[in-house]
Amino acid sequence: MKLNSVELHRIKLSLVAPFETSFGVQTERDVLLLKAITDAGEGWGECVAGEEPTYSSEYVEGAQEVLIRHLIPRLLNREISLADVARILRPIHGHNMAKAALEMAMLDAELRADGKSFGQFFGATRTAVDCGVSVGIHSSIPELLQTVGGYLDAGYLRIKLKIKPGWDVEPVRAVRERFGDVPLQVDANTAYSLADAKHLAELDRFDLLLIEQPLPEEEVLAHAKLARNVKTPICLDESITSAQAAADAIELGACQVINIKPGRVGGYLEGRKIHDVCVERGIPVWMGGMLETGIGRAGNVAMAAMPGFTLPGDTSASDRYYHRDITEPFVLQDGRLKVPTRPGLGVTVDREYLDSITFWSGTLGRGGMSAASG
Ligand code: OSB
Ligand code: MG
Repeated sequence: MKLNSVELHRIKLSLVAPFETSFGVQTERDVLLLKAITDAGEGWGECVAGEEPTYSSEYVEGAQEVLIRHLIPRLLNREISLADVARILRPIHGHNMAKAALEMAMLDAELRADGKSFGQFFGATRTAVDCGVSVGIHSSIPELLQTVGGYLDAGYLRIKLKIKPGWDVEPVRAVRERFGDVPLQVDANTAYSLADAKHLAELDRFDLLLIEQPLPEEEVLAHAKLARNVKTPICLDESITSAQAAADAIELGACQVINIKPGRVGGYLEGRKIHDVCVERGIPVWMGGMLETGIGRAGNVAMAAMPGFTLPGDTSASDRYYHRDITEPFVLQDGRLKVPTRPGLGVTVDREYLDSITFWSGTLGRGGMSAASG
């Protein structure tokens, strides 16, 4: 396959409700989308980097810069196979979300040309995937209970509560008391330290599926120590940036569960490797989420249909995030989302709507950047 050029689009999408985590409040997404134009055809990729470098060191403006200056030029106008993409980009350190978006667009182009869906490519063994929903930090317990009740009524099969110091045991207790034994887990996004082990152990009595990323991302050994002091299984998100990191964390005893986000690990191919590492070692995995549009959601839902994804993912329906998605919406049916079956990502971008919410776009090809607008 030969990459002739890449279209970059920056769009703004308002969230249906503010989403608060231990690292901040988000009310909209500023999304970088890529369209790879190859000799085989076109494909879409979504970059999951946030507006600010608060979840990880990546942020959307930086991702755009590194793609234009360092990543896309390395792939342009040469014969490459998909398996080569990560290897060619490897000398550029970090920037996993930027790399993942580019690889995704190339993968979509190749699979569309081959008439093969993402699900088929990953070896999906299900036609629909079980869905959970990630519930932000609320300003009061009654408001939280109202939100959780709405999601349960909609059919979500698992609830994840975002927690931080000062918003942890009480919200979990309240949800357990009101909604009984619904599958429940929490996500701290690195907000605690090992000194909080006793406090975090107070969550043990609520029979949670897991506690996600309680400690800073580089504190892998501390997670192993924490695991000896809490009964709730520990799941890593931010710390797992590659299949090697996953294998190391598992061997250290730092996690009993892993959340896979293709953007965080540098792409779907690396995500598939992590899946395989975890299956080999008996570690359950589930699909994370980064508030993706229909483009990223399509890929995530397809990967979540692989056999090792044994827990419900943060693969929620389009209407949990946006009033209007940029593809046909993903709709929850009996708590599940259908895996797209058409070639590539299997979704169609609503180009007219996309253009109406685009605030910047440009094309990078043989002659450099051109037709930048906005
Ligand atoms: O830690 O899983 C996380 C969203 C943005 C950044 C980090 C996280 C999240 C979520 C939302 O929890 C998951 C979703 O897309 O529904
Ligand atoms: Mg998380």
